[in-house]
Amino acid sequence: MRAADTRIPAAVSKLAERDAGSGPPGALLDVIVVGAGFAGVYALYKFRRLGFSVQAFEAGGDVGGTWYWNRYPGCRCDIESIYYSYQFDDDLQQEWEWTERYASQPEILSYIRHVADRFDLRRDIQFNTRVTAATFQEATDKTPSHWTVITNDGQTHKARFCVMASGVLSTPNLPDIPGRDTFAGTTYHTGQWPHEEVDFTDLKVAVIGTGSSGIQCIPLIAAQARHVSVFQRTPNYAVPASNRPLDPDELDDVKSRYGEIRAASKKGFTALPFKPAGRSALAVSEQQREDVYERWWGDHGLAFQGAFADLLFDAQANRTASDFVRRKIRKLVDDEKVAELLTPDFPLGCKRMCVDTDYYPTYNRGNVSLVDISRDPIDGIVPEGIRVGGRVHAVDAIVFATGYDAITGALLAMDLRGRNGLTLREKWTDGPRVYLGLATHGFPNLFMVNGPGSPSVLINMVTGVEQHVDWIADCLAHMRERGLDAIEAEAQDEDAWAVHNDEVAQRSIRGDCASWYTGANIPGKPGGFLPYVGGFPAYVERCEQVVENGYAGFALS
Ligand code: N01
Repeated sequence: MRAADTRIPAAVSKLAERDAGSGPPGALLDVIVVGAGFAGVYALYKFRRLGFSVQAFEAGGDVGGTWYWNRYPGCRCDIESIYYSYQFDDDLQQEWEWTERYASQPEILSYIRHVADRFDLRRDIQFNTRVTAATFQEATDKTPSHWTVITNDGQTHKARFCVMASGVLSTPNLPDIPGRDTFAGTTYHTGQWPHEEVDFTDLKVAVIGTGSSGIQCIPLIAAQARHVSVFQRTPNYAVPASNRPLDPDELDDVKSRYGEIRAASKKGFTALPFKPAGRSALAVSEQQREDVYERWWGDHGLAFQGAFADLLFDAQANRTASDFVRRKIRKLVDDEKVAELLTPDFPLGCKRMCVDTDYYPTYNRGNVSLVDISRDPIDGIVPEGIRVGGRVHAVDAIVFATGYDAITGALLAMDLRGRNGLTLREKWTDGPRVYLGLATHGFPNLFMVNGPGSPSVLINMVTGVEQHVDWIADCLAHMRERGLDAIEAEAQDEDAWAVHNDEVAQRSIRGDCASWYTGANIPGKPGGFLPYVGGFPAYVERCEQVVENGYAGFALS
């Protein structure tokens, strides 16, 4: 930590202690929050409670982020609803009634809308407004360090701090397939689904992509459309979601133990209250292993990959689980050739595992065909449909389930300029460098929620979001108490964090294949494992140590 020797005059440093809202237009705010998904909504609540003046900007027409944009058929969470929810307010926790084990997109959207209304947050969110640029302004005799923020309506806003809650899976990847714009039918991206109902009845539909989004929507589109052609480049592992209605007694029981459940979650590797499986998959007999997999397949959804302690760390152990799922696929899909095409050859969990409802049996329907584009990629899109190997698959609609420019996409989509005009894009030419996933050198007073190098997508994201925002809020309160002007991550500490992150990733099988975790899905994106793989407790401990040691690794001035 650099010594706090350049305190700015109280008149300009004061981070107001009041139940602050956004204040008059054009005023220097304490905080601008970019985005109003789970992260932005909680950030707004938290900063306002601490008396900071705060304004949020949200590109969508309402709160919700991911859950506002992803309205495709079958969209639902793969973390159980009782965990995928805020814990900052016990009354909120007690009053909300989840109806299903895994909440659907409409239910999650209703929940976050309820949170915004309950805490009167909308008055400080400017909707339908995208932040296009932000530039750091050095302190002068008259003004403290601050950011000028430009929105797509041409307005300029100013705030001492910027908190980027812009989402990790919020910048859709629409592949640049030749002729894409010549298609005569309708195109959709799962991450930008229309608000009005889409009716595929009697239509021939193409779905490109078989990640989580494709695997969720294909069975429902197939149930409605005349024909569905699935264009698959890489098969993925899917385990049954085992969704079901939540019994009211079960919910009451959870509510009566929420404190204990949340405390256990904080100790969980993925911020979920599950005790880690203690055994190696290789330490039990084949029959015992099979029984465990059968049980976990039947009821554990995404947690299947934690059935044994070493599935994500040991290639041989992983092979036992991968083989189990491969056998399941062959049992579930009637046509042997189709089953073979649907069977992944990489380790389970290396790409993000998917959870499904009726995905594999959907290929037994007469109106579904699988087009293998692993060797012969799509040559182009023509007005009538999709051309592969010279053959046109005629369709009326194309659904791009092609994923996202994950984790860094939304940050780099803005023209962010730090000290001396350095752009974030220049700074991250060889890949992102972010201390604790929270802040990057050269960009003082700018924080990221779920930035690269934080556990983000590898844990229960709502719990992760609350931890991040609380850390940032405590930091702002610390600076206010001491009349500090700026905080900036030190270059050597963010480098050391990146090295640590790489080391931890190497210990996991997750770094072993091309996936959006490594940016491999976006042509030209620099490599490197983006989320922190060391688990939530280790990450939190590190964040706490940094604070205890006087914000070690940050320069405060
Ligand atoms: O995106 P993806 P997603 N030509 O990147 C293919 C979360 N999520 O939206 O693997 C042809 O996983 C691509 O093929 P390949 C969850 O974290 C959660 O499905 O690159 N195909 C792949 O098959 C998830 O992991 C939930 O070879 C192309 C697919 O498109 C993350 O979001 C639900 C292509 C993209 O899969 C992203 O999931 C939904 C091209 N040019 C999402 N480009 C739940 O909670 C890409 N593909 C359950």
